[in-house]
Amino acid sequence: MTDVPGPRSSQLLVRREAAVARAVSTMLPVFVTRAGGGVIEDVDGNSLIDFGSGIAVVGVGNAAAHVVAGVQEQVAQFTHTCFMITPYEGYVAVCEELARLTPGDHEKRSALFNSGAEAVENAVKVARAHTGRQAVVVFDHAYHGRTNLTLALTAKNMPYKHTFGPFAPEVYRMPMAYPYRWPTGPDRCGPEAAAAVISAIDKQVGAEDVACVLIEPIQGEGGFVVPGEGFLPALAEYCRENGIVFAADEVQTGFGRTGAWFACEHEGVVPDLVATAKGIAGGLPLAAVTGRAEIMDSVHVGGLGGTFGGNPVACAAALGAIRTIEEQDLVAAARRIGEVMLARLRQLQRRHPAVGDVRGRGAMVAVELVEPGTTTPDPAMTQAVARACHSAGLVVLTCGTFGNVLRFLPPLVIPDHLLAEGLDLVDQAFAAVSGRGQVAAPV
Ligand code: PLZ
Repeated sequence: MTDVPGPRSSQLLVRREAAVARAVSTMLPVFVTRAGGGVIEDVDGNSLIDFGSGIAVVGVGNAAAHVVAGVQEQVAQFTHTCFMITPYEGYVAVCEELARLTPGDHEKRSALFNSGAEAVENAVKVARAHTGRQAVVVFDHAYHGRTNLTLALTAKNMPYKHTFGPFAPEVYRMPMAYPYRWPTGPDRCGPEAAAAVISAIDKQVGAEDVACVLIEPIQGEGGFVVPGEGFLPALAEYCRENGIVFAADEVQTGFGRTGAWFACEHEGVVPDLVATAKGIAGGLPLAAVTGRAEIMDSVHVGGLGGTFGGNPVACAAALGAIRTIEEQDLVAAARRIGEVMLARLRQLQRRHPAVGDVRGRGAMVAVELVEPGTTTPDPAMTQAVARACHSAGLVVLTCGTFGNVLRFLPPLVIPDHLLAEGLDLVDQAFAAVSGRGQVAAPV
């Protein structure tokens, strides 16, 4: 290992600073030459273990064989025609797969887009068109994207919303069932939070004015918050009773990441609309809204679309990624990765009182760092541990409203020995950072 970043990356960083807007931040400034199978290689010849998957995108790896083959074949046939002008089979095939794989066996329709934010924004458009209502209910700690409407839906000001207002109206934020921080404890969190949300909707918004309740079935950027048990089913039920569209943002959780095809399945919830992106296409930009046929088809002809949405190369990649997930049973792999990570991180928690909570499902796992004996967030320690991991050659990401969550998102294809090695590096990073905090013994 050279220093991270090494000399060649440092040179590229100088060029980057002169050409790329500084607002687009970089967590770990090593410039990549190749990646796959849980390893990222940089221009200085370093190999890093990848516990980030490009923010939960490359579950199948960064260059999965079926993705590469599909893309190469398609890119040589044609790169684009625009599905709205002259269609092609790949788009239809992806929509068929989405109908097959997303929760529920009802009749479904899909529309394809380019990014998670665009999918979420279109889900809101569909819900409004279908219900003839305007209000959108979202939650504390939610992240839904960086476009103007999705910024209104996103909870956290810094860095996402700061200076970018005004934001779209008719967005109502409700408490989230966050078990670790629920005042009466994790066991009561789900039902109590659901009751609080339902009462607030009834009193402050009016159920008959709500177009959709939009929620991440496990919150991503907000801190890998697995909602208290019963919260999602109670919300889905309330939506059903009141003609409200229940929309799941599965952008981060979808495509096997949590040990199920979609995270709603863990509690048997069938959403009316599902927004997907990230893991859908093995690293190519593609996103989708999939939903009940009668809801999706309530939008007028021509009401949804976009130049690049469902690009044929991205669709070929998606078909390759889905095939990879099925052939290699990566949904089961995610569950195994989760068991290994949770066991190791719970051991870590016993040694480090700063680890307040260990949580997650499948290959979407996190630790929340606090001042020992309290639930006061410790973002400084979180940054220090992340930095120590980076210097040791492990890509880890942070998240959370309070910036105190270290999250682990290895590719679902990561081999066991790399997973174990990565977790050893996490262990060592914690040891180094806690050691640094102690007063040196006098000689
Ligand atoms: N919904 C649940 O996690 C993207 C954002 C990274 P896009 N999360 C990573 C950053 O800092 O911009 C995300 C998500 C959920 C929507 C989105 C938005 O997806 O593809 O980034 O637009």
